Amino acid sequence: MKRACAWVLALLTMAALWPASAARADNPIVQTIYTADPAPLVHDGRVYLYTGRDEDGSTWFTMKEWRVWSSTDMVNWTDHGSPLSLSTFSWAKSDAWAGQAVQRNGKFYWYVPTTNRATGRMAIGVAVADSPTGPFRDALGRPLVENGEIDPTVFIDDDGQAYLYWGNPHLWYVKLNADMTSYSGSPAQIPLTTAGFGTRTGDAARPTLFEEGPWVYKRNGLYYLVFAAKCCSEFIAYSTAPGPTGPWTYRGTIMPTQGSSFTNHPGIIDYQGGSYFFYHNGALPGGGGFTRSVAVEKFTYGSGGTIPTINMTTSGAPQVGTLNPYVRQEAETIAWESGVETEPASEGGMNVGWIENGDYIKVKGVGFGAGARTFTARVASAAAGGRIELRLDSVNGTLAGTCTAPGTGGWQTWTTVSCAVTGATGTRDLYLRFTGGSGYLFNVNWWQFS
Ligand code: FUB
Repeated sequence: MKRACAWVLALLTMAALWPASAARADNPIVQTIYTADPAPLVHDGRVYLYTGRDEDGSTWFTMKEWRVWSSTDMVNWTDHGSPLSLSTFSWAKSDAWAGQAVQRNGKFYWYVPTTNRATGRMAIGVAVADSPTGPFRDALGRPLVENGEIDPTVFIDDDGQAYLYWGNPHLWYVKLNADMTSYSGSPAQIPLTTAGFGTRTGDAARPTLFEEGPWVYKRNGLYYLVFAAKCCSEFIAYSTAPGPTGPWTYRGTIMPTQGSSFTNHPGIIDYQGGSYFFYHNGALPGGGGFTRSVAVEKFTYGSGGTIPTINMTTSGAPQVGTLNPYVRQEAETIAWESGVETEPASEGGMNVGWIENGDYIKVKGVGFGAGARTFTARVASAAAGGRIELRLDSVNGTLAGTCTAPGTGGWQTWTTVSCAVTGATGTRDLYLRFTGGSGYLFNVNWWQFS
């Protein structure tokens, strides 16, 4: 977001007013761009997080692409870029809104709402990939279903039957076939009763709290339908049922109206023995209802499977384990950053770029153990290069080493540099602090200690 003047100004203001808390915060979990509408998926021991992207300076839901992130520890998130965008769907005109990806039979299906150019109505498309990070392709070349309503969520029951739910202002479902790209029967409405979805006052057309953003799952035999409630501002509420289509009973608020965004959007998973609630708010500088950011909190179910009230925090979820610095880590694996952006790298994956003097990346809970001796990084620079300072515990903390990144003749002309490291022992937060002259200094693709 550095390229937006407002963002630069906001950062400068933050640096002056809020440096200590910014350095400690881990929510929102992405700072390089605005993200919205989280949809987490656990696959093969990793959490994949599918989001939308709010454009910088948006004054509407101006959304052109979807993004993927992943983590094994819930605090350091790797940027996988944008493997799905409006251009993936030849029939889509605009509005890359809230979707969800699920896995079945070794394939990944990403259901998204977007505007059909031919009809001008919101429709649900489905993209498919062989990997959770894509690339995704349009599975059908046309919408899967279209009735002008939004926000698909997909749930696969224990008997293998998959259900697609979506809707605003109604709540629809249809049974998906095993191919996940066609359905049986016709879309049906889930009755929006006040017993099922709570009572909204002051809006005769919408007597229940259900607004949008359904998220359906099953846990210990109980079916959950979590949703964005009431408008506007929204809060997050939930209902439960003995079956996938009801009858639903309203169970109350999960996340009250908070956080400078008039929408919110839920996503819930269990991972490594913990339960996690993803949502969005307007907490980044320049953030608001159309410049949102995804965040996460850990929670514990109550007796009978109740979900407690969860408040937004700037600290986020605790780290699961530690990050291993002795295997190659992508530079775009970030707990918190200041000033940098990411882009596709010529060597594959993403790299960190737009680095200027004083920018930094925080990598949380790095397990150095007995101690690291050497730091190696893959760098490129069409300018003069600069230095990577390895700081421990804080951005101005103990200097464990300094690596020089030379000019290489191109922003994607990569070379590997190494430097000596001292004092990096135990489990520490690592700050890669970038220094040098003026302008953009260099890019970083990956790093590793030995
Ligand atoms: O992000 C665009 C729309 O805003 C989503 O589809 C809704 O759920 C709301 O978050």
